[in-house]
Amino acid sequence: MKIFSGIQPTGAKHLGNYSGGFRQYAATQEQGDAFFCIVDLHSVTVPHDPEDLRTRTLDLAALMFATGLDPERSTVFVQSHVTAHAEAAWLLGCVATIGELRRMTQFKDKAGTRESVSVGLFTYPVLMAGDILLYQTDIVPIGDDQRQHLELSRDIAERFNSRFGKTFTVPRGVYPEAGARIMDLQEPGNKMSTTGGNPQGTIYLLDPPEAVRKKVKTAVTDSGREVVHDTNEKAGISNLIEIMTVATGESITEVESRYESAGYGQFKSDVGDAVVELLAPIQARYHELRDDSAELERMLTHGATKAREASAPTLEKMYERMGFTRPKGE
Ligand code: AQP
Repeated sequence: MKIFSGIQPTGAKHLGNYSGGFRQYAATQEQGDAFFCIVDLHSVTVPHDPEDLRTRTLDLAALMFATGLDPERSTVFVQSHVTAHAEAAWLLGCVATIGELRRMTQFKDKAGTRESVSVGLFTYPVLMAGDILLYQTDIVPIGDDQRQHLELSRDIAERFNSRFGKTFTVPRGVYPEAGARIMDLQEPGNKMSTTGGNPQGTIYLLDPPEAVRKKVKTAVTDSGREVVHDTNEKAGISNLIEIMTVATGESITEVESRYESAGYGQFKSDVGDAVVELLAPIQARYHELRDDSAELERMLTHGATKAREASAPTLEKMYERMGFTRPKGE
């Protein structure tokens, strides 16, 4: 089985990214041939600082290994190191339609607040489709916010296959049972987010223990007492229950019954402790890895070599199927 997922080197990574991203990467790498990509080309779709992008790329690589990716088992690489991604995006951009891209809610959300919107922000889901399809991917572990983009990737794959002959595996999204959409602790109606969130409602993976405990303690909840999962009536508590399942591996029902008569105060305090306990070893490993940039760069170079080899046959097939002449003897 082929597995692919990408994550942007933008901003500080948070518990939502851990739940929908990192922890699923580490789990799925056990199931087959896995490719995990630092999607730096996606990060320039909004105004960015070049020096920051360089630093964040290595920060993210260190976090990916610190949260359990094994560089020997998984192919961990940077998108811009493998030029097939940009080429595939152009070819697929001639198969996707403007109507489809206009329907993407993430584009509408992100573009809505900006005065100037790049063409890249609009076409980004096509680049994402190429990222996934180049590896003949069967499954894509992601959070719920990427569901619409994944559906678009499937549609593009099916259209390309029917127009030019079977070229791509049509991928399937894999979402966590609980924690597919971790919400902002201060605004439980909105997802925890790098760009759109409230920093006080966002648990960053590198937050010190006291900051984590404070954020959880001050999380917005309803005025009731029962620790019960009900996203309509109890959005804040439901979110904390899901965070507890992410931190401990318990099910929602197990958490509910453990706190049946506990009250919110005790529950919040325990959620804070559980998240601190989850993050402590990740942070320790992250700092060890981040101190050795040369070694990180070596691991990413190794990943890029493997990713180039794995993606080249599909890109070649795309060119051939679409009728391009190819240079001989290369
Ligand atoms: N709140 C979330 N709950 C669960 N999963 C989430 N993901 C993102 N937010 C949540 C998942 O994290 C993976 C990487 O996402 P990304 O590359 O989009 O990273 P990001 O830009 O840091 O994520 P944000 O916070 O979603 O950025 P904004 O809001 O600024 O666009 C993906 O699998 C994603 O589903």
